[in-house]
Amino acid sequence: MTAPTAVRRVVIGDVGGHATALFAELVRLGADPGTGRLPADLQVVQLGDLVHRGPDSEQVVALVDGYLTHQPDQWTQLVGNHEMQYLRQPVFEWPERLHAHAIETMRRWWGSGQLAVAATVESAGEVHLVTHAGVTAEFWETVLGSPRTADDAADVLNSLAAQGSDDVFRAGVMLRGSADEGPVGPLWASAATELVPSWLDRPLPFSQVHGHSTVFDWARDRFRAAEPIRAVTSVDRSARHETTTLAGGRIIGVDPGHGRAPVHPWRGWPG
Ligand SMILES: [Mn+2]
Repeated sequence: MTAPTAVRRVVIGDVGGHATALFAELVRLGADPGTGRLPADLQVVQLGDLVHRGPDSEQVVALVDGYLTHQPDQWTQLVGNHEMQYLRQPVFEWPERLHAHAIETMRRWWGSGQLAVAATVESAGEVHLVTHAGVTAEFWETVLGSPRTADDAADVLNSLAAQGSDDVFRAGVMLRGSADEGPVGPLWASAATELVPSWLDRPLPFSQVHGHSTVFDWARDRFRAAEPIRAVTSVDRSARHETTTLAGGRIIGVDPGHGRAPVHPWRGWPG
């Protein structure tokens, strides 16, 4: 046994089927370039959307399966709306379909509880809630029952998901254009039009880290969100991280925005 070392927690944003980009970032963080093995002090939270868009979704699933099998204490895998297409009734049209083996692997994760909806990470002495797309104020209040801490919110989210709650998986403007059926859930909230605006008129109970979408459009180098949000959001172009500072906490977006081709540079969020 070696002495325990200080732990580095890194949140990895949307991978979008880019195994090479994911592997390169893990190697930068200290993974063995030959075997991929994570260094002992590194803990990764990947916040979903491992698959679709890029050329090698199946390879991404296989890589993550290796971590969940061989270094399970060092890899936390969250579910994104793209994984969900294979785990519940599909809710949107997508031109790709993964190979059966990758689908089987993700269904095994889901069945065994290795694929979660929410996790927490501590940064700067504060516990942050991590979900794929973020928890809106309406969802926090009406579905979660206004939990005061990120840990409580994560527990409620994961137990609702385990019960198959439709609320957790509800889409918003990206699919339906309205919230008539109830508040958008943490796999679908759009950062610029749903997530961040929902917290402008009340204090955040805790900070959040999310992927899925951003208030800053990296490709066009301009904000998608309106002025009150621009004024309180800082962007790190070399890492593709954005931080919106509001009353009560921060909302941190870490989706690098990979498309059919990967973007460069981008980084995991080190807390
Ligand atoms: Mn997504």
